[in-house]
Amino acid sequence: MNEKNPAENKRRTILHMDMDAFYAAVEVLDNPSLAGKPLIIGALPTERGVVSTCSYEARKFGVHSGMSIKDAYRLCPQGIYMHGHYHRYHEISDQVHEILLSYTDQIEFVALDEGYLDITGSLMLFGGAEKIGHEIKDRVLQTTGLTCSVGIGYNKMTAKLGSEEKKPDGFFVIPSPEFFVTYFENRPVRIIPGIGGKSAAHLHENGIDTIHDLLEWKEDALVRLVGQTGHDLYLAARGIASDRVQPASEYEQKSYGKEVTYQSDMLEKEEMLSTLKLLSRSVSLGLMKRGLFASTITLKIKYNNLKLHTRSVTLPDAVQDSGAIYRAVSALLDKAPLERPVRLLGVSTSSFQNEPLHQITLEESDKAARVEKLNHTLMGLYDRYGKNIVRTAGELESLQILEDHNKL
Ligand code: TTP
Ligand code: MG
Repeated sequence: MNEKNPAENKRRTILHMDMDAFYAAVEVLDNPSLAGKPLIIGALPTERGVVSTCSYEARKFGVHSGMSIKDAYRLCPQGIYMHGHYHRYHEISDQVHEILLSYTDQIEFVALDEGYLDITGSLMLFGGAEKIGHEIKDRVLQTTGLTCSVGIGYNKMTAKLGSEEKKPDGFFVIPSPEFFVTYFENRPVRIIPGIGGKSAAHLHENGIDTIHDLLEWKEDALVRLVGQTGHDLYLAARGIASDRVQPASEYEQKSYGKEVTYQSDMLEKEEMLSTLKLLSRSVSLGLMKRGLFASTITLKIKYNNLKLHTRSVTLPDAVQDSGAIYRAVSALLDKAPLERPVRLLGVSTSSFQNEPLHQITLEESDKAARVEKLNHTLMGLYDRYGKNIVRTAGELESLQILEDHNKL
């Protein structure tokens, strides 16, 4: 044990999950004829822009994220170039986040397709880190049809290195600093998070190219060479980092909501109620991700003359579940004048707490447990079915059936 570093004394288990070629994989999912082709998402060759991502087939030509489309076209003129469908990426990201949240709320979502989970407290409940990792991969594939890579480590650095190691569809465990050193010592220093091109060049000038080279330096000599970050570098070369998984904090925002604009103006109240149900569900998921409970619920209606109607209700207890949010907004819709066709509906939440204020009685707790169980069943169905923020009446109706199931 390292006396100087408290993080080392309290071993944690961190899992990093990252979807493979995310935007490109979603495009292939929605249009299977693109499978196996070099696909570049971002802009068309005739436009200015950068590569958001590309399929692994395109990566063989040297194309990568952040590169200008012009350069990508030079490397890969036979590629298929397209704009992204961001609505779909968000939709699938929601499904993946929902799966991750069923293992712990200690999650730092880094991007739409990536997150760090501190699963230290979940190991006993779910049967160990590797079981959780494989289960996440299986459920992500079953639910979305897409592969992801999972890394398991004892800090964020090793978890991330693990998920990158066997990409795509990878799974890799870095169980200890000893393993880290043995396995990675011949890799370039660039694998350490925070070492960019400039730092790597500076280290190279001083004869440091690999982790092994770094290990030969004394801590104070490294500090003299690169300043205070020398301390971190000294530890990182030994697989040690005091990085922490930081779940989104409640202080980040004052309100959270979702809205949809109808393709054509809406007159049907039943359809509006269905939309509110889906929005409530999406908002509930967002609150779960942030570990928030809201006591103020707001309904927003925009009419086709762009006149805005918003009404709020403040509940006695802070809530997080979609049923409670839906009940509040549907009651607000009942009272709304609905004087003209509706163009947009929105549901938002505010007045956040970290937990429901209300003390639950034994009887209620039994009921709450049943509701929670049903909710999980429903989540499972959503996982399989997909959770579109829906456009068509048919889809709305199908989701309605799922929601009705929740009331049984
Ligand atoms: P990444 O996880 O970095 O890349 P990826 O999922 O496409 O590929 P990999 O298999 O290597 O993980 O980023 C996730 C998505 O974020 C990516 O599909 C597109 C988007 N993105 C950008 O828009 N711009 C960028 O510069 C990067 C790096 C990603
Ligand atoms: Mg990715």
